Amino acid sequence: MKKHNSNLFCALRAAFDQNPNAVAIETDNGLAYTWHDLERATAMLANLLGSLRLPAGSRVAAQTDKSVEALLLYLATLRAGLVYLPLNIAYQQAELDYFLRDAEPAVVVCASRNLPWVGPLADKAGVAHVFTLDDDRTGSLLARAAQMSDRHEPAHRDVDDLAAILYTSGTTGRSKGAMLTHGNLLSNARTLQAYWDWQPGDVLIHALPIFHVHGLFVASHGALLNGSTMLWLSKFDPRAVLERLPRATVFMGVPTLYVRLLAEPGLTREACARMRLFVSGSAPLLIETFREWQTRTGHTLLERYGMSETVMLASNPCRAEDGERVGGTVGRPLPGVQIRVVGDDGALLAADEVGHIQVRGPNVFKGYWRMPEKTAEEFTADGWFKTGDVGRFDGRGYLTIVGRSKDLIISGGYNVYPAEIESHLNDTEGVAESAVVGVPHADFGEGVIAIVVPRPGAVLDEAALVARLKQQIANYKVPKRIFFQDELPRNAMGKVQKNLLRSQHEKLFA
Ligand code: MCA
Ligand code: AMP
Repeated sequence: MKKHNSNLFCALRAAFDQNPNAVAIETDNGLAYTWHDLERATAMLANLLGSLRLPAGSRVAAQTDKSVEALLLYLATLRAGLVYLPLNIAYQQAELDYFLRDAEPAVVVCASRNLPWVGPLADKAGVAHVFTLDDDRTGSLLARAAQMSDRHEPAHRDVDDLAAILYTSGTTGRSKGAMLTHGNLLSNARTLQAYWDWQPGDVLIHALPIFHVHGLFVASHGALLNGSTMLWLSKFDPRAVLERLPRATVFMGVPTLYVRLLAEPGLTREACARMRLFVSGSAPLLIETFREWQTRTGHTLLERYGMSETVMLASNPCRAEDGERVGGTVGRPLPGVQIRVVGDDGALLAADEVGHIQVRGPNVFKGYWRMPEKTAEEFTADGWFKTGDVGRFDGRGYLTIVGRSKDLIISGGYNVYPAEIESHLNDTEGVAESAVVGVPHADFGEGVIAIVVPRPGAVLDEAALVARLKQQIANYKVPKRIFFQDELPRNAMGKVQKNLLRSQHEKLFA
């Protein structure tokens, strides 16, 4: 008997044959891709990857602008049985250097404007194949793929085989690559398809970046698995979203997207009349945004909670019979996912008690790439993953996230780890020490700021420090403001009291 192929691509592809000549993806520059186009293009790209004769488990790293072809590269990587490693286009040289040396990809695909610096980094990291891909369908990747056959048998993969590695920054030290398997991604995609009640004829507005879980997995997998057309935006633009609402039924965004849409007078009940579902996640949604959305559009936002290590964990209900959507909560554990809230001693807490959120399920990742000790630290002896989030269940089983035990800032849906920014600041001449915190920000939810203590006699300039950081780290991580102080507030243990710094600056971007 033929063994079942658990390659995630096979499940996503099931819809390709149903209606091959219908539009699968329509872009904001007027292109339409049919399901048959997706089938052919992923076959050609997979054949190109296959022609490189790479060992099983080889990584394909991609740092490109958002484009349909970048999504096709992801799908082709799965199809070829290789491991996809998406990288934010905002990452600068030092960041990329680390990822390439740590992940040792066999293939790197970059924007051609970045080739002059990505090429040498890839060489140094021993990468055998470097291709370019631009958002106007040019670059060596597509040129080479065009010479390949458009037929390809998907590689055989088991549920436990790696599909992707997603880097999440570490609270201290090095960034960690979360290893996600075909089984992790497919089980979660199927769960969401059922729980969010995907319907025949659903149309998704895809407005998120595709180098993180929300845009790459939750949004794209949802539409592909359901055979739903995607109205594809290369970049989030509230007006472009509004224009497409009358033709769409599903939208997914981080809270900043909802805040920006609410600033548009054109966002009305009429504009949203055809919509079925608005999903929010990746960062806390303010109750004000939740309520204003209800008043303005007549729709109740569905807030859900997830992580790179676990994909989606909890969600407010979609169907009325599953319950109501409660603002300020992330809903209940998804079917098949277990969530518990425990105290510092690991004991299970009762409803309404605040503690550490731990999770278990088929969606939970395999571990951190080449970091067995770190992986072991993040799991309990009985196999639960410690999320680093702090929360409580209410009597109805709805989870509220009240904070994080990890020192993490979420700005516009992007994670910023203070330790990383502090280490760059501390390495700057004239800086004695620094503290990076997040303060409330009307647009980004949290805004990154830094408090810097200059060395005696040193004269530091905010603009110069910002300019230096912009060369070292992704733009969204760079503090929006830097303040200078003679010393940092510390407690009796000598630990910097970040809560005091946060309250000192809490009105800055309110
Ligand atoms: C851009 N900038 C930012 C951010 N984005 N600064 C802080 N935080 C940000 N998120 C900077 C730009 O570099 C620029 O800096 C300045 O802000 C103005 O840019 P603007 O045009 O406003 O930005 P934008 O290009 O419109 O981007 C804003 C955005 C974008 C659309 C909200 O950040 C975005 O797409 N966020 C979504 C992130 C996401 O998909 N997260 C999901 C992760 P300068 O002026 O200095 O040049 S997945 C996840 O978290 C888990 C698993 C989950 O649960 O989903
Ligand atoms: P990432 O490392 O990018 O996977 O980000 C995961 C983190 O985002 C989680 O551990 C949470 O802290 C946060 N997060 C995701 N969704 C939500 C949400 N709906 N509300 C609050 N925090 C969230």
